[in-house]
Amino acid sequence: MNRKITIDPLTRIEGHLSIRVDVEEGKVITAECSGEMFRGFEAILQGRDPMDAQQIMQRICGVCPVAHGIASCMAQEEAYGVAPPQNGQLLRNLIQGSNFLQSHILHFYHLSAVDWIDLAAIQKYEGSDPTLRNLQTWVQTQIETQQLFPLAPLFPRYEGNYADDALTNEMGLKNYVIALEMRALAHQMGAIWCGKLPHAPGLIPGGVTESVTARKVARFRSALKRVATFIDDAYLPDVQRVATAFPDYFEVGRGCGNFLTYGMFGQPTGSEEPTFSPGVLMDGKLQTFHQDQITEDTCYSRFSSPSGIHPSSGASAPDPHKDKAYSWIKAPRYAGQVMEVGPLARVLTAYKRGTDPNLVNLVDKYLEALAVDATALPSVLGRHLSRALEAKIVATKMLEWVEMLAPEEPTNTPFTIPQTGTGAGLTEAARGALGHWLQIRNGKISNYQCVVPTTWNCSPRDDEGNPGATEQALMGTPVNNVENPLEAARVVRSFDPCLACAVH
Ligand code: NFE
Ligand code: MG
Repeated sequence: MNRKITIDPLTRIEGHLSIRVDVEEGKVITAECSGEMFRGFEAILQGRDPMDAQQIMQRICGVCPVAHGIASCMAQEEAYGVAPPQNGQLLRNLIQGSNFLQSHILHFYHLSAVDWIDLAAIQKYEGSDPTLRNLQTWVQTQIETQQLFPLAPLFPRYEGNYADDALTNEMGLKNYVIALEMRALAHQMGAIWCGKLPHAPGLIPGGVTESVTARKVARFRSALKRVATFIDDAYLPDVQRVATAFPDYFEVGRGCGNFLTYGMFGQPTGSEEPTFSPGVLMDGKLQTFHQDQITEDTCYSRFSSPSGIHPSSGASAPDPHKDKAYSWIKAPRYAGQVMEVGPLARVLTAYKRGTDPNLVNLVDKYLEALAVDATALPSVLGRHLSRALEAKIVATKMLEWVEMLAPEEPTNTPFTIPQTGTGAGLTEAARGALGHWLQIRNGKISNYQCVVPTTWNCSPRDDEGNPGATEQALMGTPVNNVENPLEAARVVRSFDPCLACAVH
């Protein structure tokens, strides 16, 4: 049967993503990703004091505010000619790392696990685990009292699409609940160093406002060890069990095949080559990243701004009724090519570079356990696995960084704001490459542009008509039941899209 399907809303967070697919003979043949909202954060900054930027831009999103704050601080630092001291850099890494851990755990358990594990398994549970017993009672009460909110995950369910072994389902459900606590803990960890989270007031150009004390170090270390243990004992095994239950998904959603990362986490002095450095993987070959190769096309986006412009001189003038346009997301391209960004891009480039034996060995260990090789990573399951592996690698690095903090040493460098300046802040958010570009004239912001991870991944077609990364990943996806295109939803969710960010 041939059918046009619209899936809207699609994500379980920041819901203004709409996907339209054409299905012919049980397969997706074309796909369109639309961002359904204009927000205008770049325009809000026009004419403001540059020091407003890192606070206002964090409000683009409650999931990845830290990355926006850091990108903004880095753009300002380039314009001001200032850099954080060692403590300031380490604290930023720890705040950003904490935000990554909460985000990756959120994505697997709360935003995508219910695509795989069987929620109904809780009703059959006969064991004595208190978390599962409590969950069972809660579900039972919800059903009996008809309190179920619309679209509650138990209904509608599509029988036959979920894991059927008790261990996968029970562990997935139990860890779904514990993951809520782990996310709170990860937020508390970051807040030790930046006042509060989400939205970190302590991030400033030149470093971080908070001081380092032995007491804060001890609190942070103990919380981090709990989260790291959860990643080892729950997150990685749960991803492995889902991958074992759905091996076909190493073949589904393979995507555009090009990967981009700006690199992340400033390196403390004296340490080895960073694991997550900038890089481009094009046609399987590792290339050096050149910032000047980034452009944004607008042909199919609801903007009247010129197309193909580098973001340092970009503009975002809305044009809601533009002919042909189907999205409020622009179409960023690197050297004119479609790129996938995110944990898969970061892990693949680092694996290909091969300079961190711990990363290479960890990836190899999981590939071997799942009986696939690295060519299977660009896929739905490869994205979930990369995210989980990255959580472990980041937690391990954080355990090293926290021991490098120097109590009583400065955490920021003073600066003055020049009348004129430009700067770029390029880092990584949990969902991928994030860039902020800043211009200052007469001491005020004269232009500010962001190119955001989900802008890359959920972009519409570019001026050449090439579909974006998620659009390409959808093509060829088998859809067994056009009334329930769960397979297509799984492909899109593997990218962990955040539309609030994408349309900023
Ligand atoms: Ni709103 Fe974000 C991340 C950024 S995605 S979550 O991670 O930047 O575009
Ligand atoms: Mg932008």
